[in-house]
Amino acid sequence: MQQSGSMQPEAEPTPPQVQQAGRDETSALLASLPMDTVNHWLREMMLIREFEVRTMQAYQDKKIGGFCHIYIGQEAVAVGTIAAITPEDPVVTAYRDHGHALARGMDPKYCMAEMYGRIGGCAKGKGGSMHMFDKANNFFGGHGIVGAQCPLGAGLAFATKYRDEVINKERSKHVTLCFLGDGALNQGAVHEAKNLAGLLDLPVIYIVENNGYSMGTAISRGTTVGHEITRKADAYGIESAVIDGLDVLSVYRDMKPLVEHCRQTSRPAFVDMRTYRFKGHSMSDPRKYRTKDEEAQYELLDPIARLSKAMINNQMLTDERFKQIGKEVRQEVREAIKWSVASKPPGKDELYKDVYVEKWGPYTGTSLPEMLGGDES
Ligand SMILES: Cc1ncc(C[n+]2csc(CCOP(=O)(O)OP(=O)(O)O)c2C)c(N)n1
Ligand SMILES: [Mg+2]
Repeated sequence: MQQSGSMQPEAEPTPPQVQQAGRDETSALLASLPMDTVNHWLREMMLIREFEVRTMQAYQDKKIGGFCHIYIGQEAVAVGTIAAITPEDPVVTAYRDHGHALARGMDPKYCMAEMYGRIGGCAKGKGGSMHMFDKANNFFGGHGIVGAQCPLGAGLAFATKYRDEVINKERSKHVTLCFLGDGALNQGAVHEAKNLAGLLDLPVIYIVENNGYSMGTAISRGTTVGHEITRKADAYGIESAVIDGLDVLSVYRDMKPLVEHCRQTSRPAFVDMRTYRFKGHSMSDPRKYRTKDEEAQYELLDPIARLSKAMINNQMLTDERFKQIGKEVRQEVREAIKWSVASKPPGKDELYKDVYVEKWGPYTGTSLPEMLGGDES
C-alpha cells in the first residue's frame, strides 16, 4: 500500500504562516482606502478586543457561565471579511462568535447581556456565548456543534439564490459567508455541504479560520494535508484562496474580489484564512500543547498593533488618537456591562418559549415520557 504520509511535510511549524504584505504594499493599500473606512476597522477590532478582555474577566469572576471561547487574535478576520460584503448578505459561524456578531453590527449590550444570561440578551439569555443571533443584521449564529453551521451556510445561500432567481426573477445577487475552524474540516457535514455547494452552484464562501489548533490538537496531527487545506476545496471543484488573516488590510484586499466573483458567478469558494488565537481554546484551557515561544512569535503579528503602526507610519493616526479610541471602546464596553447587569435573568415563563415543542403544545394521553413528567417508561 502506498504511504500517504508523504503528503505531510516533515516538521511543519504550527500553524503555518503566510506571506505577509511588505511595508510598501501596506502603504499602497492604506492609500487606496478611504480614511474613515480604515479608522472604522481599527475601532471595530479594538472594540472586539476590549469586549473579549472584559468577557474573560467577567467569566473569571463567575458572572458568566457555560462555555466561552475568546476571539482575541482573530479580530482582523471578522472585521476584514464582513467589510467585503453587504448588510443583506447572510453570515453564519461557529461558537467563537462574539467578534462576528459585533463586526456584523450587533450592539455590544445585547451581546454582553446574552453572555450574562439576561433576558435583554440577543437570545433572551438562553443561548449564552456560543449562540449569538441577530436576524436584523443577517447574522444566523453562533453554533456549538463543530461543522454544523456549514450545511446551514449552504442552505442560506440556497435560500437567497431561490429568492433572487425563482421568486424575484432576477440574477442571484447575494453571497453567504460561512466561517468554520480548521478542526471542522474533519467533520462529515462539512464535506456534504461543500459537495452540495459545488453541485448546486451556491454562492457561499467557506472561510476556514485556520488558527492551527482544534482544542489542543495541532492541525498537522489531526488533519490530512493540513499544510495545504485548499486541496480539500479542489476535490469539490471549488475555487480557493490563502489569506493572511492577521492583517485586516490583506483580508479585505483578497476577500473583496473573491466576494464579487462569487456574486457574479453564483459559485462557492473556500478560504484558508491563516490566523492565531492568542488565548486558550476556551476559558478552561491551560495551553500546555504549544510553546511560549510560538505564542510570542504570533503576538508580534497582532492585527491591532499591525494596523495602528501602519497607520501611524502613514500619518493616518497619532498616538493620542489611538489612546482616545482605546478610551472610547472601554467606555462602550463598560456601558454594555452595566446594561447587562441591570437586565433580569429570564423568568420561568421563558422555559418553554422559543422551543419547538411549543408549536404542538403538551402531549396528551399516555405518551408523555417520564422525563417530562409522564408515568410511562
Ligand atoms: C461534533 C462535535 N464534536 C466535538 C465537539 C467538541 N469540540 C468543541 S470545539 C472543538 C474544536 C474545534 O476546533 P476548530 O474547528 O479548529 O475551531 P477553533 O476552536 O480553533 O476556533 C471540539 C472538538 C463539538 N462541539 N462538536
Ligand atoms: Mg482551530
